[in-house]
Amino acid sequence: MKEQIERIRNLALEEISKASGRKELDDARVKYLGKKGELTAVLRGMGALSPEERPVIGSLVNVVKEELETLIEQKEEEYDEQELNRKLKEETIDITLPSTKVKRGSKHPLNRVIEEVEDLFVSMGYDVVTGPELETDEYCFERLNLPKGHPARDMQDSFYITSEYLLRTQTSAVQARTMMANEEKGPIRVICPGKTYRRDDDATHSHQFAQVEGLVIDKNVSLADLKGTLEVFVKKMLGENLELRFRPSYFPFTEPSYEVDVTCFKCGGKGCNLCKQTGWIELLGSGIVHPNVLKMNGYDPEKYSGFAFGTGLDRLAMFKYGITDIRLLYQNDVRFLNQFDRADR
Ligand code: 2U9
Repeated sequence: MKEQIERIRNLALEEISKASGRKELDDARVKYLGKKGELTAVLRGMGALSPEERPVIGSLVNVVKEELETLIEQKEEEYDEQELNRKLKEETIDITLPSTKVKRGSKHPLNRVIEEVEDLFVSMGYDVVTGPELETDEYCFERLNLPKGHPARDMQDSFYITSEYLLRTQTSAVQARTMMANEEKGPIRVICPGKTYRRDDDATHSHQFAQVEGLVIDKNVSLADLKGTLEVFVKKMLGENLELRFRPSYFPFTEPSYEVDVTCFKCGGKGCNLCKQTGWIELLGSGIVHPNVLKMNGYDPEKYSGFAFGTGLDRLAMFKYGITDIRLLYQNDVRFLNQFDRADR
């Protein structure tokens, strides 16, 4: 029996050593050490041995089993190492190659302009106030001296949701809310930037646009204050050597009212296609707050006066960056937006 075990040992050692892969190694394990393997068969046949021989043969089989198992383990470790080396070779990263460029997002031109306007007015002591885009007829029109049936409502084609709710056509409602919320009925100095909606859609009008309006209420506020404020606003935003022109106009919430033009920054006032040969570009609406508006929002027109103004932020961005189609500001085409990557940085 000893010779038989020695023969099995030699054959098994040879097969395991020569195994050229996991499959062959596994076959050899099953063949010699498996349940139906050759060594197991020897153990099974031990019943025929004498009681003296049994422990001798039993321990010999166990020694051989251990030897074979150790060799199989060593082979497995060899395969593991080979596999690891192959993987390392395959997945080697060449750190000398140039890196892929990470594209950084850029600030939207409209947001740039909004932030610039906010910074400027905050530096002059104004608060920035925002309000709901879905407004009531009361705040969007009635408290601004535009009762139902007023012909000036037709100037603003509106999106009504119900007969009482609409998408705000101007941010003026926020100023009216600010006046109503001011319990002491004290001075107010705010700008209200935000989205507004009208039923327009062409190269210079979008159904949604961005607006900023300003409101100052205090004792003895005059037209001189309005003019000085707008001069600072326009010159800081668009250029120090621009001139302003106040043209009488009509808004229901201000009296007197003015449209404010600035010298055309393309031609310097000589006349070109941008300013339609007039030398001027219409930029703002403004005026002295109508006494009715003061009254309707809880202020005594005998004690207080105020000025207000408004402009389209899209318009401001278009002039500042030479954009000719307002819709570009809302389409979010990266080819357009990437052009502002480095602007003002
Ligand atoms: C209150 C009192 C007065 C806000 C004003 C304008 C003139 C104006 C438009 C310009 C272009 C908006 O984007 S635009 O269509 N705005 O012309 N807005 S005065 O006057 C107010 C507002 C609220 C309580």
